[in-house]
Amino acid sequence: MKKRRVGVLISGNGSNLQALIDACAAADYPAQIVLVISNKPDAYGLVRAKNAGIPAHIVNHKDYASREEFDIAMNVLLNKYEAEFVCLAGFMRILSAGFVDAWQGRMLNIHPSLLPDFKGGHAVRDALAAGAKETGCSVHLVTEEMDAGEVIAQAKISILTDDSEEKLHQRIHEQEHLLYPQALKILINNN
Ligand code: DQB
Ligand code: GRF
Repeated sequence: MKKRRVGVLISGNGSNLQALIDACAAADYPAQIVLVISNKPDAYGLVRAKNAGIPAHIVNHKDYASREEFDIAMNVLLNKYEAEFVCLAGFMRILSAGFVDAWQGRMLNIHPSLLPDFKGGHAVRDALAAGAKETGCSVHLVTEEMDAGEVIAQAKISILTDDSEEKLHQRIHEQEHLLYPQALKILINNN
């Protein structure tokens, strides 16, 4: 089996990046991470990448005059490393139409709700506030419209009566770490 080449974009802790790194360590997993890009210079995920021997690059959005130029800088790196797929893993910048088009059908994001419920940046808080009985996480294809692309895989999590946002997000994270490697494998097997 020839491993497919994946670039991962992060902004922070990178626990989902770690889950993908760990999955890729298995000889029979169909992907390898060829680079990690962070828009935040202090993202802990950069340390995770270096510890795994993966090239780690900072592309700081503050260094670019426009969203398009920032996105092009990331694309130059992804092309340099010959990435075939892109995984967003806690990446917090909205991507321009040009970038999304370039990776159409080959770019995934993980979101902490059962999409299409609770799109946006406060999905865990919003599910609690709505009094939902269950929530979860979704891996979806990235389209220009935020959190609206085709869902590839989901996992459900019960909301407990005494849940806090922090406790619920922690349980969601545990499921995310199982789900994201499965979803990437599904995408690769379909491509
Ligand atoms: C994200 C969810 C929310 C945000 C970012 C990413 C957000 O609202 N950030 C604050 C604004 C920062 C900024 O100015 O950029 N989840 N791009 C496209 N479509 C997506 C998903 C994520 C990131 C970029 C998408 C994305 O579905 N076009 C990940
Ligand atoms: C995850 O909850 C993911 O669903 C959301 O951002 C968080 C990233 O966490 N998009 P981490 O950086 O992977 O630990």
